[in-house]
Amino acid sequence: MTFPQAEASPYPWPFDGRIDPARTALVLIDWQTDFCGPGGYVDAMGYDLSLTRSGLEPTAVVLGAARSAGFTVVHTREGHEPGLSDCPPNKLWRSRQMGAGIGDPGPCGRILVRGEPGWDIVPEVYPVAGEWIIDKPGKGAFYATDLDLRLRNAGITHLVLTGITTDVCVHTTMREANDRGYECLLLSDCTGATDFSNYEAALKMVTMQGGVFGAVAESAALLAALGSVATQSA
Ligand code: C5J
Repeated sequence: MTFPQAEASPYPWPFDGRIDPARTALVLIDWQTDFCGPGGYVDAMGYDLSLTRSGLEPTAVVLGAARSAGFTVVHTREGHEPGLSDCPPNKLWRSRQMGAGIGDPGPCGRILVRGEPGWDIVPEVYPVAGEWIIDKPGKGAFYATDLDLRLRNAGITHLVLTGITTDVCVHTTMREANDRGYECLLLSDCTGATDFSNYEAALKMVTMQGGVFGAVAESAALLAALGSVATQSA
């Protein structure tokens, strides 16, 4: 079963006709306590958690709809192995300048370290059996991971992006995906940044040049295309 295009900016998505769940993945980027929960990395840096959490509820609704429609579901997690051998020294140094040193102990365990409570995905969008989990040491989900290989093996050509933060890991992943030829849609109410004007700018950037990195839509537009109601939950 396929679904009609979703209303999006600057063009109805996808560019090539109907939404085909067999070729589409919902990507949930870094919905981890470290980025949207109390005591995590973003909290330790002093940023406003309400901004990074704002997209969580709409994302849970989209996740439910994507599961029902049969999309492949991909979760990503940013983090480092406990010895930090996969953490570039400049990333480590910068985090310490912000008072949130990667690997330092905090209320949610060691900051941005794999296996720690703060690194885990928040319950609202927790993966279920069969969903993909991509662990990445950097901002983009394609760098130093097998994501591209797995997507190509599965015949997936279209990506619907949600997650945090809009201007960092979401944008980096969208740009990486776009350069690899994936047709991308970013859901504007399913993402957030540590700064609201950066969020707005990041959305606008996508829509320049006829959709330089893809298209942007509200989740309601995708849900409408899938024939789902906005109250559907995960
Ligand atoms: C950041 C991310 N902002 N997940 N990571 O450092 O966007």
